[in-house]
Amino acid sequence: MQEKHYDASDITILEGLDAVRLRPGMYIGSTGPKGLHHILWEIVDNAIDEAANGYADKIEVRIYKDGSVSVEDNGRGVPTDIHPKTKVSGVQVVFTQLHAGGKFDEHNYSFSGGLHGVGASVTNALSKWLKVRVYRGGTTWEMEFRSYYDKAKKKYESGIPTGPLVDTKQKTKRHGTFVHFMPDDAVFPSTDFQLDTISHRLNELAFLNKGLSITLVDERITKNEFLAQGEGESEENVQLDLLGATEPYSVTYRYDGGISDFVLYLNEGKSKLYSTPLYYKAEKDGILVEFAIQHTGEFTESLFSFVNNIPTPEGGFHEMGFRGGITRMLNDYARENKLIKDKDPNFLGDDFREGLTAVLSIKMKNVQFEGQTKTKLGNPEARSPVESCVVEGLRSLAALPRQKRAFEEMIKKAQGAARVRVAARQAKDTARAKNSIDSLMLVGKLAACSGRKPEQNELFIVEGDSAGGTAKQARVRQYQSILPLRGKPLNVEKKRLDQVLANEEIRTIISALGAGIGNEFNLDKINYHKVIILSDADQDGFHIRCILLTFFFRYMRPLVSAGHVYIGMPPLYKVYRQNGSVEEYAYDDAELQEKIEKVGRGYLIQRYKGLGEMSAEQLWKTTMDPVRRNLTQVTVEDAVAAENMIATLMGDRVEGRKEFLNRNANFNKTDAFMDRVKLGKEDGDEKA
Ligand code: 1YM
Repeated sequence: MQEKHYDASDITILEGLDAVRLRPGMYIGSTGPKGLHHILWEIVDNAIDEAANGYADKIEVRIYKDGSVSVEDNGRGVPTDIHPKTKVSGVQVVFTQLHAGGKFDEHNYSFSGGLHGVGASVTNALSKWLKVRVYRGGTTWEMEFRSYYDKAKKKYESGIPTGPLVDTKQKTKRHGTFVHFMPDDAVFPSTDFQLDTISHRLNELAFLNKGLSITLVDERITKNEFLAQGEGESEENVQLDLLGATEPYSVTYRYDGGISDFVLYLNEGKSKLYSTPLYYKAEKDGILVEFAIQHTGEFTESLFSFVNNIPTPEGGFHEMGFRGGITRMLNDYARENKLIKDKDPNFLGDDFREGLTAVLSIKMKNVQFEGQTKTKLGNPEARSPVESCVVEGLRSLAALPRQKRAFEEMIKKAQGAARVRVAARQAKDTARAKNSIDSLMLVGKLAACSGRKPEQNELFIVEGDSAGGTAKQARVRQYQSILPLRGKPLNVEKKRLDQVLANEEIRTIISALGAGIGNEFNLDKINYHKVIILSDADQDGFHIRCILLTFFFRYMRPLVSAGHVYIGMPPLYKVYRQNGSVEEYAYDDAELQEKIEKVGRGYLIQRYKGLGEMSAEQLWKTTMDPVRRNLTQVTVEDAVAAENMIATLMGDRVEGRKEFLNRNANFNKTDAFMDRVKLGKEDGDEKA
């Protein structure tokens, strides 16, 4: 039996296109709308490449009524000569061999097909028919391919030439390639090409390829029909013309400004800090880098990046390099021009990118796409060349006198952004601190009452752990909570909210009250209708009381104005008889005289220096028992006066404060502090 000799490349060709039929998803991602358009982009890519290499400046894409689509360029035309290895024409190789993007010419410098890269043969394999016409060498060449079900072989035959490439002998001065194909409805559930999708992408490609004219014609609709669509229901507003009624819809995209025009287009209708986008193009380490930027008065950043004309919305190493380059160059520029003070820190990248609209387009070989949608550049080697190009490009632009203003505006904008950033940071920290308050654990600190009715509940804020312990023994646990304060709480005067919140004692109080702080304080949420400050009758105790009142006044003012804050008044003296038959308490010196007379001869006096000297029973009787205690309600009558007083007490005026404290060291109900912040008796809490 005679053995048939198979050329190795023939085998690849045949197996190749069959494989594409068998698993289209492997080659074009899916057979949905994305995959359908993908087979068009494969052809468009070849035309774009020809333009990018400088051989073509016009491309036309046409959608036909029958659902087929064609792409035409005015380039050199796909090679028509016989490929020495495969012994078939260049056209046949391009449309039947997978990955035939390899090109005949080794010196060809093409970057396209990074993502797609599977080439025109995939389009052929997934089309019912595909026709190629090549204008080259003064004549017109034609070749056609078909896909069909072979009943005998019981399989699909894909992209089979109906004959060899033929010279039609039609003389022409034209040069270029025309490819017309019909997507196979046996492969694609829908073969409906979307005008929106196609026009959007062609417009993008026109921006990315400066000066290239791309025309899109949709023979499925007329000009007037298109206009009517755009205007919605009413056709009256549409400028219908006679030709428009019959002529197919068509549009031509061409941008002589390239990606600078792209940036202008993106910034349409926005205020701009400088009128012309900054543009630069360079090559470094085999990577072609091109960018255009323009700052607007807005606050968001919009960076549109591309690798080999393919959008990379997920970013990647090229974007890192781009951002890094901008930050580095502009910080250096700002320092060199003394726009940052020597002692001040650098701007952050974010500061420079506020209101920035940018288009970054790079071209490189061996592209690796990663990410959720495979639109993130995964080549780390792209980063540094992009960064150098950006630094170098911005440097050369900044050296131009006419660009001076643009750079000044950029720095000004960054200064504004930095200011806002610092303020926002503070606000954020505050919010974070507030959140942590909610989740703060008070285990071991707060002896919480068991009752759940805020209007009955009382919170005693007690100076010192020892007095706190006594109060815990003395309390009625159903409605009295005890919060011992370890040291002095933070002096909140002149502190920013975030610093105030950093103080643990303060946070504990906020958390116990459960109603938030500052602007977000919600009186409806308070856990206690009586907040009672219980501090020693000495200078320290007085100071602590002042600090707490300042805090409530500044950060929980409604709590004070609604009368929920009280000063607990422990007695200063006990007047008693040695035998224990009589026991009286005096809360100030005047009362002391009264009590001495009441007890009569043989009285003894004990002066309490602190809450800690009292037993639980005594503390209960004198200070905590609602029937017998002497509470003073704090209300803010004159906020201005109170604030002045607090400022004197807590602020910078050390002299005033010292004097004040000395005068009031032996504090009692009538001290100056109480005169300024109006104090009234607690309702229904008359001392027995
Ligand atoms: C409407 C689609 O495919 N144009 C096109 C493709 C090629 C060339 C010119 C071309 C390339 C080269 C030399 C080269 C292609 N050629 C090949 C291959 N438009 C469209 N226009 N001469 C012509 O790259 O060296 C693949 S695409 F492989 F045959 F060279």
